[in-house]
Amino acid sequence: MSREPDSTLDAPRPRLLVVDDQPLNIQALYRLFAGDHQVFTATTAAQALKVANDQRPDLILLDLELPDDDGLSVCRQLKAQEGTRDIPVIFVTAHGNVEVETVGLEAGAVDFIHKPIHPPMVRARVRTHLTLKHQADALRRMAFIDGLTGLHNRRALDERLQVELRHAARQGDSVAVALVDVDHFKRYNDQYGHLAGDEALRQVAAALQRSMLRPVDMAARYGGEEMVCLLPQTEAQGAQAVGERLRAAVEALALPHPQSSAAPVLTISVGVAAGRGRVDGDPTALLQAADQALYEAKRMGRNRVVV
Ligand code: GH3
Ligand code: MG
Ligand code: MG
Ligand code: MG
Ligand code: MG
Repeated sequence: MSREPDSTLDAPRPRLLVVDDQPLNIQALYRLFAGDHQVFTATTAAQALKVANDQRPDLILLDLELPDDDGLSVCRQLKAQEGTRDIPVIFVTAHGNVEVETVGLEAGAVDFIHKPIHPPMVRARVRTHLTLKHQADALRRMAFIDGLTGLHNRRALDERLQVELRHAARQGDSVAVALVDVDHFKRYNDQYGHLAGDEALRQVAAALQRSMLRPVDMAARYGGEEMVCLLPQTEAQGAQAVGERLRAAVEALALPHPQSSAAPVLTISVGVAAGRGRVDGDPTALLQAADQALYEAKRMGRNRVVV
């Protein structure tokens, strides 16, 4: 006998952080949400910041008056940090008035709830803000992720590259890029059709992703059948080694490509460039250098890495 799939098991439970110094308040909110949410708790400002950073909840219910610092300051700190900036904060306070609420909203909160709490209203507000957060997350993903391959898109790459170049300029570090272009991909499409071409691009993308070992590295679809691996804090020599790993990983996919000049399988050419970074963070020069190297790789017969 087949069972109906339990939809509550499919969607991950929303993650809430409840911050309050009064055990009774924590208990009340915990009981209200624990059934269908994952609830974390904190009783001080310091603890709230730590749990928010460690757990990255979907929403924070934040008491305005805490023993070690006030909720406003906690909220401002959350909004100033990259990793916690996008978590909606709802203030919960016994002393709400329009002045306090105005300051709270200016500190980055999305809403106010007054104590003593009215449970159905609290649940309704939390549900609304979780839905908005969910939608905002989806939009952010769509804005920065390539739909075909799941890699980052050009916009995400450009933004990240600027950040890394500025960072490198300050630190005296080197940033490297590996520009990847599929060899004779037009012929591949001609031979197997565009849908098979799309599938090959997905597999190449996955192979690149698997070949990058550090969490700071980023793979992006640059356009068409060109992809870029961004390698922060990497010199030309290290980048060449990564490029070679990328090349070998795609060759190892062994996707048949009888029309390829380089091998009877689908291959890539890789152009690598490294730079010290610039304070103005202009990525053009670095990508141009990589493009030049890629052109050389093609000219020398493809399925190779050129620095
Ligand atoms: P080369 O070795 O010189 O790079 O040859 P190439 O045929 O790969 O180069 P060219 O730039 O002439 O052609 C790239 C081809 O990639 C053309 C286009 O049809 C194909 N392509 C670009 N984007 C996509 C895509 O999203 N899906 C599929 N299936 N093909 C794509
Ligand atoms: Mg309090
Ligand atoms: Mg191309
Ligand atoms: Mg080309
Ligand atoms: Mg190509």
